[in-house]
Amino acid sequence: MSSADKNLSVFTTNGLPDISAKKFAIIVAEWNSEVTEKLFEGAYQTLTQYGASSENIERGNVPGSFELTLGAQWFAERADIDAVIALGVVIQGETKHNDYINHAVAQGITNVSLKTGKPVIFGVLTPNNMEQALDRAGGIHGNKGDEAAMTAIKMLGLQEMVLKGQV
Ligand code: RBF
Repeated sequence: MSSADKNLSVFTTNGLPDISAKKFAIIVAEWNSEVTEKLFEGAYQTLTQYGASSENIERGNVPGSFELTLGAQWFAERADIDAVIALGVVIQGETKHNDYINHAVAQGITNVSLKTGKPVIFGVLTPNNMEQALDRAGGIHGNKGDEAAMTAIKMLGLQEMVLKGQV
């Protein structure tokens, strides 16, 4: 399936781990907040739908996507946090700035994940325009927030299996 056809809210759910005791942080960029709020709603709803308890989900806001990395690191460094989901929208084409932000955030999130050994999920939309963003924030292509939350859950499942030597 091409990425243009993918529905971000449709995924396989077999063998998901028990996440009732897992603690999550969701970091939300305020830039393009009409979209990032929808990403947050999707991520929060997916976590609770698949077993997370609402008191185990914390939220932090950052001004723009560029700040997601440090926000993610602050949460990921906390011993009680199991996974971090970083949500943002960087509209391409409006400014060359997007290149710098996208690359920096993708690299930064990867670094935080490797440094802390925890799932730190890149839930950043990089559409060409606002319409494409809304299509992926609860519109015709589903919700990137749902997908980011499910990715966190699946990575926690894999982590558990690897640590137990069950892979
Ligand atoms: N932050 C986003 O999350 N999405 C954007 O599309 C976005 N575009 C930006 C465009 C320009 C020209 C600038 C200066 C900033 C933009 N930012 C955007 C904010 C950025 O992530 C960061 O918060 C600021 O650059 C910090 O000063």
